[in-house]
Amino acid sequence: MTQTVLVLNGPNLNLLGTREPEIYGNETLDDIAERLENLARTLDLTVDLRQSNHEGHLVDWLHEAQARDARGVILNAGAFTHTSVALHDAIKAVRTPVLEVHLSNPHTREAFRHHSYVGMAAKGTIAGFGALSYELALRAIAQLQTKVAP
Ligand code: CA2
Repeated sequence: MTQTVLVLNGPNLNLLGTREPEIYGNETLDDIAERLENLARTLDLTVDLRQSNHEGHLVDWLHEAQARDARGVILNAGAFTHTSVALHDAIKAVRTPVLEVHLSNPHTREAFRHHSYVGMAAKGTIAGFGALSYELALRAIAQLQTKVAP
């Protein structure tokens, strides 16, 4: 059966493609969803892309990923990346692999973006490739070993 990858996006990412194109590119979140759906088809996966400006929604969706046995989570937590112990704990609490993703490379930006609570708990991080960061993350999840029952 086709497995699902949740693609979770945090605050302000609903504005993607409307402002700051020099940092985040011209593509909207819908454009990214379309790219991922096309790629997912070739990898025999299904993507479920969501966005919220509320931290608790992201926590709930991480729990849901485990409950529905998702193949993985691609998480761009936006600014919560740099502030959220709740997201850090939620990532640690689930067995589902979570990949941290960013459009920009936070390490080349302001110092307050250099620390990531999400990255400390995530399986890995892909940053700095614009919309391509999401596609690279989906390819990585497709290649992760699936768990074999003991
Ligand atoms: O580069 C990324 O993907 C970020 O996660 C984007 C966050 C930022 O706080 C992180 O440090 C890095 C900001 C998302 C805001 O998105 C906007 C998109 C268009 C216009 C304004 C904001």
